Amino acid sequence: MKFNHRAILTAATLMGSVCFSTLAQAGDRWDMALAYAASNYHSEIAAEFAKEVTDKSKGDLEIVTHPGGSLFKGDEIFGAVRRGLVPIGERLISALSNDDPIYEVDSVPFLATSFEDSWKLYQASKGELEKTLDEAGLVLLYSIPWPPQGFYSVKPANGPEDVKGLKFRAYNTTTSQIADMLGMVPAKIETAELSQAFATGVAQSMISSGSTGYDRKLWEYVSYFYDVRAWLPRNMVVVNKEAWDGLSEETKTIILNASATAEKKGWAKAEELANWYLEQFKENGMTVDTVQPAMLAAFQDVGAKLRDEWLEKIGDRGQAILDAYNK
Ligand code: PCA
Repeated sequence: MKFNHRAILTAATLMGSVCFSTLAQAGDRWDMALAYAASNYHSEIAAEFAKEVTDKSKGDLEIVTHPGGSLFKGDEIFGAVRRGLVPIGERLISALSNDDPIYEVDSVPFLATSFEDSWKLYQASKGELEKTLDEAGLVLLYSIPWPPQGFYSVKPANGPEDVKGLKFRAYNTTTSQIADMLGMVPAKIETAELSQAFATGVAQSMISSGSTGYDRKLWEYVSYFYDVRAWLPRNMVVVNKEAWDGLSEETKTIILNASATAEKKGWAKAEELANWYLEQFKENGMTVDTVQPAMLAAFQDVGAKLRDEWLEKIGDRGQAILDAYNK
């Protein structure tokens, strides 16, 4: 009797622990590496995406976001997802241009300068982007733009003579090359280090959106923003293919639906906020201006050279994208 009692107890305990561990493992947990501030719309939408997947899969897959480069820094995220160190992450696409010129398509200067054209260019290049990512062992989930890119400067920049010698913060090869060609001194710096770079004089100028200047309170260090609208770079959210292949069809569908929602919201949000950021600059004492003709001509001149170089690098694949885009 005593034995039986103990046996039952043991069985119950065992069952309990089996049940417990089944419950604990029922849900996978995916950490999601993000580079930008938690309050930035890219990160907010990623958090909503993560919540939607977690809720709709009823905990089968919990996605936990890590904004601000807290898990991996911006320039580490793509490699980390590819190597499976983290299953999912978001990266600025054009920062990967050294891997393949397809990643640069959204940052070809003056190719697509409005939200509408940027969307068209995304659609025209998406197939090629997905193919390249697939070869790298990655699956594209969604892609959201930054607002149009303008020029920040600590001093007035009315023509190319004004910018010569300025220390320039670059975020990809295109921005580095533009700076080089205009006689500025580029250094690649991730947004997480941006305020410090301007505070210490390591950077005196950059090309970026109002969004990033706002996140980093750049009015504390920079007085001028010129609304060049040179291009709209995009972020993308990618998943490691092995992690993706390990999901049930049901969970994949939930993720794809949440991705479509995130992408739609992201495009709308970027457009809605684009001018708002510039209003905040003005309220904080920055001079926000259209770009002066001489300076614009200089940007367009180097832009045309970079566009030719890009086409040469990417070859027929690029021409096919441009043909689809111009249709
Ligand atoms: N902000 C990011 C990339 C483009 C943008 O608008 C940055 O400055 O790093």
